Amino acid sequence: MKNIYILNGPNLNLLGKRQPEIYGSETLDDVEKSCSQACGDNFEIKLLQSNHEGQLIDWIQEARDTTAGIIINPGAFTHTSIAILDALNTYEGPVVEIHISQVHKREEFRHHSYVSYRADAVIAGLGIEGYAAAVRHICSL
Ligand code: CA2
Repeated sequence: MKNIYILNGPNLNLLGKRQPEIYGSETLDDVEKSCSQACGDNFEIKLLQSNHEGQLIDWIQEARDTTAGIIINPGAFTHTSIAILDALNTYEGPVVEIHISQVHKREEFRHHSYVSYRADAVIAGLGIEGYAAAVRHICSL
């Protein structure tokens, strides 16, 4: 069975525990449950989170031969990391970039994304529902 990798960047381990006015009150465990429901039995969801750029890059490289797609919320690395963009450029499957908040309504530094140069789709502002929407999209391909 093929995996779908759902990669989460720095501070997203705090989801549901801090700043609920921006990021909601659901946790990464809730994200994992809703994504597993969204994909039925056809794919296995592997939800991963790291505060470290190199770890995210290692997972992207690992995904190369084993996954049907990558869903990535790079957190603040979205706006800074050419290294994550370079890693995603070596991946041949579908990539969906996701943001829980509507980044374009927020500070200007959040409007630019390096990851968007590679992403096949971008979802922002749907809260954690965006993750399940991204899973459904990858399953439908
Ligand atoms: O809206 C998103 O999903 C972001 O990727 C979240 C990043 C932010 O830097 C991006 O501009 C937009 C921040 C993730 C921090 O996550 C937290 C979650 C809960 C509480 C505190 C931080």
